[in-house]
Amino acid sequence: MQKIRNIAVIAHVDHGKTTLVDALLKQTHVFRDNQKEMQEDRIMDSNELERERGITILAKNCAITYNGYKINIIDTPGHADFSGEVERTLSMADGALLIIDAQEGPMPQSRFVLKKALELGLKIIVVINKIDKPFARTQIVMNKVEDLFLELAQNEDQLHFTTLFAVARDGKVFTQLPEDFTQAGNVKPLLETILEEIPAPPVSQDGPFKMVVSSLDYDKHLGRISIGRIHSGTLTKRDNIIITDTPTKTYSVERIMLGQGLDRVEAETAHSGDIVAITGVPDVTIGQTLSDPSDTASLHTIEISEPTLHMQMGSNTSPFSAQEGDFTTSRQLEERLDRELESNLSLRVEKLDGGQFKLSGRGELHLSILLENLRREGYEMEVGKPQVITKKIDGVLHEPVEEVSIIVPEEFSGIINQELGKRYGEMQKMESVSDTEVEFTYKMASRALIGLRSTLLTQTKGTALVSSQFLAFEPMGKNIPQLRNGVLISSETGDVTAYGLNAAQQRGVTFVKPGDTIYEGEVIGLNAKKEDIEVNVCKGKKLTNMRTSSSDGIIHITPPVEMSLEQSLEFIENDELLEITPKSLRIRKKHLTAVDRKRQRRRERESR
Ligand SMILES: Nc1nc2c(ncn2[C@@H]2O[C@H](COP(=O)(O)OP(=O)(O)OP(=O)(O)O)[C@@H](O)[C@H]2O)c(=O)[nH]1
Ligand SMILES: [Mg+2]
Repeated sequence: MQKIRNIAVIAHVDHGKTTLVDALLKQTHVFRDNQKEMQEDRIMDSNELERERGITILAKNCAITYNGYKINIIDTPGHADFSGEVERTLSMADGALLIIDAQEGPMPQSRFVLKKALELGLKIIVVINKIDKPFARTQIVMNKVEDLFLELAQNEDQLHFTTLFAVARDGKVFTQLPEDFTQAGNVKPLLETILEEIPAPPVSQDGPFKMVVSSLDYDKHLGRISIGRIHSGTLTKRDNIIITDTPTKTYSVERIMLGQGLDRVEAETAHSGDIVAITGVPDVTIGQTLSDPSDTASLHTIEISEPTLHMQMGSNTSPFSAQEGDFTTSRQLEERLDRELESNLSLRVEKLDGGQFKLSGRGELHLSILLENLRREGYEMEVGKPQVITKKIDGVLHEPVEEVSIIVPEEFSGIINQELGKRYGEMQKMESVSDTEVEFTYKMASRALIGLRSTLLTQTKGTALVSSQFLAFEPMGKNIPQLRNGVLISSETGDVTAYGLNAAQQRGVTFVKPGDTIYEGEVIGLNAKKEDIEVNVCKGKKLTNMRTSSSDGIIHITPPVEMSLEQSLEFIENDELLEITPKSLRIRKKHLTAVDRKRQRRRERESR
């Protein structure tokens, strides 16, 4: 039996987890020297959206060997919206590398992941990364990390941890803070520390086979693949096993696979402590226990924090529905959402009347990544404004409150105060993190956070680093006035003309260009004033390209403002919907005609 270490890599977003895993993979010769991965960055971020956005979305495993030990590594996402992935996979590990940025120090998500890891009793190794940054303040950051442990440790033992220093991007880890970080180095000090300090998995070879399923994968030929760490016993191919929740049905283990680099290799048997991928149990879901039939006891299940945000989703009801997508019915959406629920543990889906669904998740990014995946797979849908989840505690309405950290160049401090003030944020702390940057810590209602990130990015020329972490449910705070201006609504269905658009651009910024086909009730721009207005951007001559300037005089058209899916979700108000198809994102009024909108407003007035 092989000697094994199982570790998770945890941190706040962007502190360098995936980059450190690159170095571990490359330096333990997982790839041949001429293999393309040797030249790649963030190798574990293998899916399309991860590569596009430069963030990890799904936790993933790989395995390396060093000095006769097999080290299973779980790379986890750092963004708070994906913290369900951390919760889901930490139970496979016996230790964790907590990566901390040498300049930013511990951030909201550092606290969250450390808390989870300590609660599970994982042995922690701290890696202060990016010590090469010009404004690294390693000593201060180390003190802050100590404070964090003092706050979160469950026992005395957990206060003793080793700290290493790294330039993950250059594949170097040091046991002491080096005077000169450009000196030669490699990841050996980290590997040695892992072998010394991370305990071997608790092995009970004698007991019956038991394993909690932490991950699911799917293969066209092999079917559903269950991934987890064997808790006790030995598993051999063709063994009969059960899911403890349904003990009367037995399954025969078809394949057993163990990690090797980024791949899986087949094995005849696997032992307690191994992280395995097995096939033959098509009905299992994450969190369930697989077991030898002789013992039907379940192991602890995986605890996932509650969702904080929900939105309504339905099949696309716009006049342009079913023109661009392959899957457009609510039945097809339902099947797809059911599939998603199997692995997306922090997602909740509730079926409502009229083919509508209520999706609940951990934040805007969590839900928008799901929508982006659906549209890329060919689905069409419409969604409403994201709303925070409130709940009654002792008869009083409570809402989620978050800690928000914002790092910006000093010159934008005023903007931060102003924007957060509008949203009733309470400033907790303000601290400089370099000669030129300040970190603000605010406590505020999650409700007030919707749209904040994109607003700040625009106002700070893309420099603001915003992160947030759920704190608690607190009694409902003050109402926040609508921050957005009114919109420009198309009064016609037809093709946008340069003439019509030019007139609309006197009113505000527009989202469409000449030649686009739009429908009545579509939102085609943002008004410079507070109220909504109807505009006709289809009027005037239908100009052909050739004649544009000669016959009508030169019309200057400002290019359309294009919003991403996340920006569009943040943009829409309660009486609007976002139409999502594989090719288009259109914002529309729920009620498409002016008459219907008027009626709706009257109904609302009367009901008040
Ligand atoms: N200066 C410097 N930059 C680094 C270092 N290590 C990583 N980076 C950069 O930091 C950025 C984030 O790195 P990732 O490895 O994707 O961070 P992560 O923690 O995996 O991020 P998430 O998975 O999205 O939470 C990348 O641009 C890296 O190139 C380092 O040692 N020094
Ligand atoms: Mg990552």
